Amino acid sequence: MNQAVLILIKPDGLKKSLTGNILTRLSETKLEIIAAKMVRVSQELACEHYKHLKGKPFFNDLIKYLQGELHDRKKVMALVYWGPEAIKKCRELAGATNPEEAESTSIRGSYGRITTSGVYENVIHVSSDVTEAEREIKLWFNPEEIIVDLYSIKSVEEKKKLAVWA
Ligand code: DAT
Ligand code: MG
Repeated sequence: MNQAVLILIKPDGLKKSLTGNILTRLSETKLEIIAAKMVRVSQELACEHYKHLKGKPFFNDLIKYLQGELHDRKKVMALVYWGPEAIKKCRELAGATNPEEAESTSIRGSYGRITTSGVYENVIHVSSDVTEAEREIKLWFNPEEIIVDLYSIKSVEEKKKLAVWA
């Protein structure tokens, strides 16, 4: 069964110039990239993404981290990978949430750290299960940005000014 999974290369990964390394590691999975873009993360988007952690003592720092405020890199790279067992394969490569506990050869084990204030700078986000993956992919991407028809869509009338190339 093919699965889709949301991957984020977080601001520390971008600042440390790890994009190429991370994409190379992920290519070991033989999964297909079906969407990719750079995103400037609003507070609203960050809070919605991590809403399951609201109330945790580290929540505010986590939001600042995802928004790039700790790294002077106000962007993340968002991708959707697709293929058999995509979530398990990507989470294995990413390693444990706590970079100190992650296997040393995993992405988080290789490149992550815990700051003195306790933020897990773990370089990469990977959806945790199929339900979360669907919620997160719909949060980060519009249907036309994904080259596979993953989820059902509907048409809506929208009269909005679009920016086009001058
Ligand atoms: P994962 O990112 O492995 O799915 P999660 O969804 O439980 O883990 O947590 C999301 C992020 O929150 C995680 O990547 C880093 C941060 N985090 C989780 N637990 C933490 C903790 N105890 N202290 C500091 N940051 C934490
Ligand atoms: Mg998670």
